[in-house]
Amino acid sequence: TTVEIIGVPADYGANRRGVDMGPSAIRYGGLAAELEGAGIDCIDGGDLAVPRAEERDPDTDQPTVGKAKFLRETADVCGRLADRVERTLAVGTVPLTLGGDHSIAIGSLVGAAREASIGAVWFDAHADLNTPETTPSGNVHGMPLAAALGIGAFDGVEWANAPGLAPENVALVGLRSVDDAEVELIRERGFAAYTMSDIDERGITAVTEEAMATASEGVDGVHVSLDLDWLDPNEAPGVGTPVRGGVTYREAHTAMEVVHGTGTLRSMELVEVNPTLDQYNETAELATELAASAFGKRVL
Ligand code: DIR
Ligand code: MN
Ligand code: MN
Ligand code: MN
Repeated sequence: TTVEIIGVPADYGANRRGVDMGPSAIRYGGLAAELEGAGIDCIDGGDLAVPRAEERDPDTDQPTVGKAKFLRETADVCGRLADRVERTLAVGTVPLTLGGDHSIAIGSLVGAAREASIGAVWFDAHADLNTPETTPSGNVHGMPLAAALGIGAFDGVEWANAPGLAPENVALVGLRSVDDAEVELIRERGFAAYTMSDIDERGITAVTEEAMATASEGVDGVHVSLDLDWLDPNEAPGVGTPVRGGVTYREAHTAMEVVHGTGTLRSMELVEVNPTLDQYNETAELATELAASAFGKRVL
């Protein structure tokens, strides 16, 4: 396997500034070496050019779609990311996108699902199923999954909709902070959704196996989206929206080993790393280790 690293230093989608430093923090945390240690050939494709948010108008209230900050900038970055991801896959290389906040997943999903049918597994404390109509924050990092599925104001929006991603191939793992409208949507549409209680009761292995099976059923491959706030803040303090009661270090590695074991991983992203909230880059380092496990690193 050859992996291409694509950095996206964007933080349009979140309130806490600092996730734009994620790509350098994760590289500095030893990503290439970790992957090479896993026997993976690694190409660093550099960073996408991302204009600084300070130079832009968040334009919070979009007259036609409701509340969504920096939607224009997000569309621009995600459009270019989608092209990059699509090209990377076209030459037989696995894209590993480094955020940036989770809004960039719109670009990863669109690019991954242009010339293929895909599933998606969302490892996250949050559901990321808000829309500009339902969002309590206006932050697009709480909306990427809804965007890719064309829900609400995202219905038919070309830059946001992932053509080859079907809702029955989506699974969410590790939920513990879900907004009311998201709860309703999950119930209504019957998304495969696993809360922390499900992980407590059934164990991380069974839950991840089931999520991957759901996502990979009848499609070309699976996109894994790893929001570092999936982990407990004790393990991953360097994230913008920490929520107590997340998965442990061991559970996270076990889940990524299950991902690798299925042989269905087709693209991946690591998002929401905010090194300004870390003591010594520990969240970025953790992200590199988890990526290595997902790509097959073993102790023996
Ligand atoms: C919240 C937070 N549901 C929102 N979302 C986050 O703003 O829509 N996603 N932090 O990762
Ligand atoms: Mn931020
Ligand atoms: Mn997220
Ligand atoms: Mn999250």
